[in-house]
Amino acid sequence: MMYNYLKFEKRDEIGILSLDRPKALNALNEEVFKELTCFLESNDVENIRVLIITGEGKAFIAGADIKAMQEYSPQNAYDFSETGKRVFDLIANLEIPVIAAINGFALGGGLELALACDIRVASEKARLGLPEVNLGLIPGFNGTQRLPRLVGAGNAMYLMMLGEGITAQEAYNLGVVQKLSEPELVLEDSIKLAGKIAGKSPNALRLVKEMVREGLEMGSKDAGKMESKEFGRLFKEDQKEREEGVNAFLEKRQPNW
Ligand code: CO8
Repeated sequence: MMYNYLKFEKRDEIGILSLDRPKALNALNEEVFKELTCFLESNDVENIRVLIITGEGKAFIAGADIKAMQEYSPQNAYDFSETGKRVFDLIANLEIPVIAAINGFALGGGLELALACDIRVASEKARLGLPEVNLGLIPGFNGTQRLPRLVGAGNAMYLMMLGEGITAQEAYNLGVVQKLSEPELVLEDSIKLAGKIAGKSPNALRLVKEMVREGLEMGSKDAGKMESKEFGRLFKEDQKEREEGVNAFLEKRQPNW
C-alpha cells in the first residue's frame, strides 16, 4: 500500500512507522487517520515483533490539524474525536509492544497518540504538552482519560491546565516519558530498546499488555483474579513458549520462541 503521510520500514523484526507530513509538523487530519487505520489493520503489523512510531522532521506530531478543525460543525468535531479514538485504540490494542520515539514536539493529539503507545522514548530537546486550553478546546482523543491513568490525576491536571509544552526532562520526571535520549539518538535508542523487547516471549508480551490495559479498566480484585487465571493458563501443555523459556533457562541457552 502506498501512503501519502506515512513511511514504513522494517528492520529485522522491528517495524518503524513515521508520520510523514513535516510541513505541517505531522498534524493529524482525517487523511492521516485513514492511512493509520489502513496500516494498523494491514499484514505489516502481523509480521513484526515490536512497532516504533516516530515523526519526520522537527516534530513527533504537533497535534490535530488546527486549520482543518476551523470549519468543523459540532457533528464533524464529534466524528473526528471518535475517529481519533478508534485509531489510538487500534494502537493500544495491538498485540505487540509499541514504542513512541518522540523526536520533537509532541503536542495535543500528538501527545495523545504517544500515550496510546506502551513506552515513550523522548529526545532531550522534545517538548511535550496538551495546549488545547489555549484554543478553547480539551484533549479529544482520550487524553483526559489516558494521561491520569498513566501519571495520576494531579500530574494530568497540571499538564492539561498549564497548556504549555514542558521539557522532555520534566515529562520524564512526571512519568510521561520512560527514557530520554540525545536528540540524534532517539530512533537508534528506540530500536535498541525494541531489539531487547523483541527477544522476549511474544506470548508473554501480549499478555503483559493485555493485563495492564484490561486491568486499568477493572477493580484491583477482579484484575488480580484475571492475572491468576492467565498465569495458570500459561502452565497448560500447549503453552510452548513457557515450556521453551523455562527449558532454555535450565539448559543455559537462549530461548527460541
Ligand atoms: N495543525 C495544523 N498545522 C500546524 C499545526 C497543527 N496542530 N502545528 C503546526 N502547524 C503548521 C504551522 O501552521 C506552520 O504551517 P505554515 O508553514 O503553513 O504556516 C507549520 O506547521 C510550521 O509550524 P510553525 O511555523 O508554527 O513552527 P514553529 O517551530 O514556529 O512552532 C509549534 C512549532 C510551537 C509546535 C507551533 O507550530 C504550534 O504551537 N503548533 C500548534 C500546537 C497545538 O496547539 N497543538 C494542539 C492542537 S489541538 C489538538 O491537538 C486537539 C486534539 C483533540 C481534537 C479533538 C477532535 C475534535
